[in-house]
Amino acid sequence: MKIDVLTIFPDFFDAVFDFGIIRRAKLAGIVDINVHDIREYAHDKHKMVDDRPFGGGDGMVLKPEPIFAAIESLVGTSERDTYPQGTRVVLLTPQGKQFKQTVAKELAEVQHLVLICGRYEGVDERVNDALVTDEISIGDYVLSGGEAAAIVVTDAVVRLLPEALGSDTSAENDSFSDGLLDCPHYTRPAEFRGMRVPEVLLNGNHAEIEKWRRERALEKTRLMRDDLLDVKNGEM
Ligand code: 9D3
Repeated sequence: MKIDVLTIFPDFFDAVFDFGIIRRAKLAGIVDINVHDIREYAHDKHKMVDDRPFGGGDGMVLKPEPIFAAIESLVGTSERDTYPQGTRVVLLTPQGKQFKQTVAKELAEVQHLVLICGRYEGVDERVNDALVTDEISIGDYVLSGGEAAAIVVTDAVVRLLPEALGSDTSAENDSFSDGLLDCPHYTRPAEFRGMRVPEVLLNGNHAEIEKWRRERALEKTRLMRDDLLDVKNGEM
């Protein structure tokens, strides 16, 4: 998979893509990730990437020209209907459809993912109209821009790529893959500052351990995320 990130803060991504699963996936050739400064596609003499909103109001709006130029360079065309098959251009904005594991799974199937990070008061709507295939928010809270959201989406998608995880782990075993939160985990020592590990985990009875884990997962889910137990939310 190829992932291109368009941002006015390319440095924001320096460290995060160089650790853990993303680093390993890059080194293994499973994913090719490139971060592009939108300013490099601004061809006016002041390299302007934003401007004041028509109609007035506070703040600045990202201009369309540099983003169209970037998409033409990275995708080959700025007409959504003529994108190569398996190309998705995602705009990260607070107005988008909420990112879920189902969306991550869908995006993990594509060949080319372009993530456009919004900022300021927004992005000129003609970007959305002509270029964007998916408008995504990561949740109901206010970020200062789409950069942190692009990192979240990249992380969730890359770890789903075949062979991105180590051999002993599997995305199928994840919390969420069965629609429940994870059960509690313990490691040595069996007693720490007076706190004992549940006895059932120490006795080696694997049927009993599985039953305990399932019960704790259900209990935790009911307590923290009752909404996940609704049938309509069960498919992840
Ligand atoms: C002052 C501007 N706000 C008026 C209600 C709107 C607004 C615009 C841009 C609020 C935040 C942002 C910056 N956020 C993102 O670009 C963003 C985001 C988010 O804030 N929450 C969850 N997901 C995302 S994806 C991109």
